[in-house]
Order: sequence, then C-alpha cells, then structure tokens
Amino acid sequence: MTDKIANWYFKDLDQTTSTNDAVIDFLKQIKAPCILSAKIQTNGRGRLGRNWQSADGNLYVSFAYQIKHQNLGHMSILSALAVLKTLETLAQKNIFQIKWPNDVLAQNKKISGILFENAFDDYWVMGIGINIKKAPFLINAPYEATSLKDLGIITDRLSVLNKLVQNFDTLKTLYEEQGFECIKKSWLDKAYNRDKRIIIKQLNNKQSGILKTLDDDGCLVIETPDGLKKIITGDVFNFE
Ligand code: BT5
Repeated sequence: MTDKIANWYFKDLDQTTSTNDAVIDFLKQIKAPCILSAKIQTNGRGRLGRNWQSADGNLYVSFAYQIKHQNLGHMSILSALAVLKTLETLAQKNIFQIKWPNDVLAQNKKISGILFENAFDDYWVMGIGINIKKAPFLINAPYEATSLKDLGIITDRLSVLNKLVQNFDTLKTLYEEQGFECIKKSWLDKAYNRDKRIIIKQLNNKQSGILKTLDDDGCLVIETPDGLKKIITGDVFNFE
C-alpha cells in the first residue's frame, strides 16, 4: 500500500539525486498528485543550474500536480507563502520574509528555496528545500544561509513536511475559491525589500528600481524613472 499525506500519495527515500527527478518516476507510476521526499540529495539543484546543498537532516521534497499554464506564476507565489506560514508556526513570526519570487529568508539569510519544473503536459514539479538541521557555508553567495536549528528550533524534516502540506493545501483551496488577490496581499505583507531600491539581475541584463508590488500574474513590479516595469524572471539583490 502506498503512503499518503492528506490527499497526496507519498514516498520518502533515504537518498536520491534530486527529488525533482525522482518524483516524476513516482508520478508516472501512481498517475495522481504525489509528494516525494529524501533524506539526502546527491545532486540537488536550484534555478539556472545552480547547486542546492543537501546535507542530511534538512527537508528536500517535491510535489507533482497539475497546474494550468496561466496559473503557474500564482502557484510560484503561493508556494513561498506556504513555506513561510509553516516556518511561522515553528519560530518567532516576524523574522521571516519572502524574496521574490519564492525564496524564504530568516533574519536576512536564506532558509528555503523553491524550484518549479515541468514534468510533462500540465504536470509540474514544485521542489522545496528547507534547512532544518544544517545551513551550508556558502562561498560567493549573495545571501548567507541559515537553518531552523540556527534559530534555536529543534524539529525534524517529516514534521515540517506534514505542516507544509497542510498549509499548502489550505492556501491552494483559498486560491481556488477566492482567486489570487488574497494570496498576493499576504505575500506582499511579507515581501523582502518592499518599497526599497533593488537590483534585478537577468541572464544578460541588470536593472534597478523600487520594489512596489506584484501584478495579477505574480510578476514583480518595480518603479523606475521610466515608469512602472514588470519583471518576469531574474534574481533580486539589495541596492548598495
Ligand atoms: C533555489 O534556487 O533557491 C531553489 C532551490 C530548490 C531546492 C529544492 S530541494 C528539493 C528539490 N530538489 C532539487 O533538486 N531542488 C529542489 P536558486 O534561487 O537558484 O538558489 C540557489 C542558490 O542558493 C545557490 O547558488 C546558493 O547560493 C544558495 N544555496 C545553495 N544551497 C543552499 C541551502 N541549502 N540553503 C540556502 N541557500 C543555499
């Protein structure tokens, strides 16, 4: 019999290359929304081929489910809110913020990252890493890393996963019933650098502006001397 968490089929592995890959095999086998986690990833990845350091003790988990193309940006925003709400139940509430689109920071250090990838057709993989017991020492990274343990919170990855699933399901239902507006509002309340000057680095481009809001697709809106600009992809940095 296959395990379940709420309505999701669930599998936990001792080790895999990346849960974002392993969950696709699970999805093909189970043919229904599913979640796969692993104790260790040997080749965990971030966006643009970057590495996600995946030591034992942290949460590495991927959710595979259907997302309509037009809702993808919304789900990216919603996923960060689910992580933030989960962390808020464990630690002091006001230390967490979300850096667009979906990094979660604690005291200005990165505690969680999320990677969306297409599985096939309209099935997408939402891969989430949360540092629970160990934060890597990052060289040349724009943000230091932190973990729940560094914040004085002792818990384990599967307890955090259960809370995460609960928060994600609640937010997804809210979104399906009421639309993006309330997700957007909650996200903006926790936005890192809101109303501050930021730099956005894209592959061959760098621009700066004041972080103002999200548009109705979940894109970032910055204010520049040329007016409001919509940012679809990129990495956000503090302006120094
Ligand atoms: C992300 O990419 O933040 C998305 C990370 C997604 C990881 C999950 S784990 C489960 C699933 N399976 C996978 O293979 N991936 C997903 P990005 O915004 O590109 O950030 C990557 C950068 O974060 C790196 O270049 C480092 O600077 C930093 N970093 C690496 N490992 C980290 C860690 N454990 N904690 C905090 N920062 C880290």
